[in-house]
Amino acid sequence: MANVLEVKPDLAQAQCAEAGASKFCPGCGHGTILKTLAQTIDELGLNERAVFGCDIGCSLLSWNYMNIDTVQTHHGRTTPVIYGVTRANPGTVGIAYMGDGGGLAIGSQHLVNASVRGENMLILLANNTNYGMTGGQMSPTTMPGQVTETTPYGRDCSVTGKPAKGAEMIAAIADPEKSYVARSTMGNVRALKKVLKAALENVANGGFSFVEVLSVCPNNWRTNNIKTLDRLKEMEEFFEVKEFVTPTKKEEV
Ligand SMILES: Cc1ncc(C[n+]2csc(CCOP(=O)(O)OP(=O)(O)O)c2C)c(N)n1
Ligand code: SF4
Repeated sequence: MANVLEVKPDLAQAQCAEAGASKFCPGCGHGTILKTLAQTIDELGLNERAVFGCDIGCSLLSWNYMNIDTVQTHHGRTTPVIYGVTRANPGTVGIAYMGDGGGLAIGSQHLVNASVRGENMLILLANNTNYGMTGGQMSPTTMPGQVTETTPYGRDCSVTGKPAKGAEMIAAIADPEKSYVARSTMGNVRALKKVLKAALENVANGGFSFVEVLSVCPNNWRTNNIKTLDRLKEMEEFFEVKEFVTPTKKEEV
């Protein structure tokens, strides 16, 4: 039998072999999403064109995860940094990676403006329904009744308002001619890869893409494997998993 310490990890070309062990908590969704992203970049042959930006939050732990040009930014500012890179270097396939806090709270004005303008980039938002890095506080997407550090009796929507639904919001404001908007889940990696492929192809052709991925945070949720997946299923029922917008017109760059 092979010594497990000598077994080489099955990494995509777009993943950094020198990064060492993953810094995410065991069972975290970020690793699954990023590995699927890296495999999709490989399959589309975008390794030389892609530029990856990560936000503050647990997404920043991916600062040395990808084997492509990477920039790590202030909280909520990954979107403008990445479209700045893309504007200065036409043909770049810019990817802004963030959590639900980074995208829908502190960075929401950038998200709205980039979507309305149809910036040539992919915004990839991992929705784990809490502020993961800071210890599990309520975020815009915390579900009704969900217990977090700041909602110890469960989220009361009569006080906080209802959870934000990012993909629905972007679908309502994005330019349908050049936008791809979808919500996917790390619970179905094959479907996630299809969505990421469509999103990256649209960016490579000059369009704007927004993909929200339902993700898990077992550390702050305080859930074991079974309960983590049960929670993910509840999220898949609450947040509709589908393609909301596919581009009606393709621009070639
Ligand atoms: C300007 C600014 N405000 C607040 C913080 C503190 N902070 C760091 S991470 C974080 C929350 C991250 O949550 P999210 O974006 O949902 O990502 P996750 O960690 O869940 O992946 C906050 C509020 C910060 N670093 N900078
Ligand atoms: S705190 Fe949550 S989101 Fe952050 S690495 Fe751990 S499991 Fe992942």
